[in-house]
Amino acid sequence: MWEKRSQPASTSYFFRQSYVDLGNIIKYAWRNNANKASEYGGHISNCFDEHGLWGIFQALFYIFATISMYVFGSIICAVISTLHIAALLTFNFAVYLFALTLRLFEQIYISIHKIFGACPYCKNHYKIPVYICSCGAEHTYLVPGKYGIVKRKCNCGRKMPTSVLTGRAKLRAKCPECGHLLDNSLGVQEAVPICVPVIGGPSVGKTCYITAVMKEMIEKVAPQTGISIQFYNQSNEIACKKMISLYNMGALQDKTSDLNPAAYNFFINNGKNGPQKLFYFYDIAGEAFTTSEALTTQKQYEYSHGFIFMVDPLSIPRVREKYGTDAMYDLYAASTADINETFDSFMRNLSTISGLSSKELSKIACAIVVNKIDAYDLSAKIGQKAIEKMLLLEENKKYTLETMMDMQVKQYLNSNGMSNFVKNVAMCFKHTRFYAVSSLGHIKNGQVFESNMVLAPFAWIVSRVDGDMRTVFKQYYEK
Ligand SMILES: Nc1nc2c(ncn2[C@@H]2O[C@H](COP(=O)(O)OP(=O)(O)O)[C@@H](O)[C@H]2O)c(=O)[nH]1
Ligand SMILES: [Mg+2]
Ligand SMILES: [Zn+2]
Ligand SMILES: [Zn+2]
Repeated sequence: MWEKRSQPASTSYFFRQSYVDLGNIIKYAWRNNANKASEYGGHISNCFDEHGLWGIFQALFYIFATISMYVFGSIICAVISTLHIAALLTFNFAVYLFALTLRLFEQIYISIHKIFGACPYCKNHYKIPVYICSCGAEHTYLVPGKYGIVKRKCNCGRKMPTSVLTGRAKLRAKCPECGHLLDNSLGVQEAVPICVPVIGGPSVGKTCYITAVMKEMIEKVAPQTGISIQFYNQSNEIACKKMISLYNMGALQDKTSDLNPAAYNFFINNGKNGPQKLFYFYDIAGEAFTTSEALTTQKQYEYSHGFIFMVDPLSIPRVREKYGTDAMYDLYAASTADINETFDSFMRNLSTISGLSSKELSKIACAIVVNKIDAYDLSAKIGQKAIEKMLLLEENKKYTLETMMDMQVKQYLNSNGMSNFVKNVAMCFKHTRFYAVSSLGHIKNGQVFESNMVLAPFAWIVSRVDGDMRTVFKQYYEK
């Protein structure tokens, strides 16, 4: 029940020293009693030697005193020892109960808010990080228990809070799996992670998409809803701001060459009390689907809250047949990866890595995002404006923009020879939504990029798993 791992801290009084003290007190009382009894006993023989009849009286007195000491003294000692033991046990039991209650409260708090750790470096997830005292000592399991209930005393003498409810998350910490220090801009170690990987073959537009979503979150959602967005650390902030400033100039980021996916990690605070929300927006390099060694770098699949699977419509064979000979075609940097193969490979990786059954996996939401709809006639067919026009028709009144778009995108894919893909998605995931977006708005022509519909899939996934964020996005869309 208590700590299995030994900790660099002294054991709490109630878990050890109180019993040692009790033992000593009882031992002392009994010894004292026995000493007194034998002291009286020692007087008996002396009485006969010196005092005659008076001596006999005295001897009788000492015999009586010795016997009483042994009998009544022992009884009193026994009663007092028993009372002492009972009092200590009762008190300690109350202390243990308090510790357990605190542990229980914390467990409830953690599970209500869905707090867990996800290492931004090795991607492993864990329940509690290794906390580090200012002296450098590492506490692998800092919880209320035998080393302290509300606080624990490190071997160096410093006190450390033992619970998220009492400020534990503000201490320095490191990942229990890879040992990387988890220093971050907020100095918060236990937060509510919201993990959304963006998946798709090379050049479908994942990096452009993430940039466009981050731009909208920072430049529009945050000022309009009052949430504050803070990057996990400086290198994350620099990387993301650089991408956004390139985007604002109509320029593009170099390709993701690293197999290890980049993650855009940021905290969102909506001004309410409660744990911080830490977003992990993963940009998974397309090459990761074609090489098996990349499997180990995708541990974040184990705890994803939803997937964004990106599709480049220009890589659909029938669409490519239609436009492939066009002089402009190359400017869209069409992905050459086969959509079905990428999806199959993603599903294979997903079940291998997560260890979840296909039934469990099917409960995770999956948005299918058809990108680059600024190309050719795509936006006229499935783009936001076209859908809004359809919604004006009487027979479509029952649909929302997103449900109508979902139907139209599926229909577009079906009519372009992609019905197997559409079926496959429906077989693998219970909660899906198809979107048509443009991450850039137009091909690179020196003008500022302008995205369309990029936030909707992200907001749909996040709103499904987080009530506070649902309110934030609702407020944003209602403005
Ligand atoms: N016209 C247009 N081109 C896009 C769009 N999104 C991406 N691209 C193009 O696709 C290329 C690859 O995008 P990128 O985000 O790097 O793909 P990734 O490999 O999936 O990360 C970019 O260099 C752009 O030329 C879009 O919405 N519209
Ligand atoms: Mg990329
Ligand atoms: Zn210490
Ligand atoms: Zn780690």
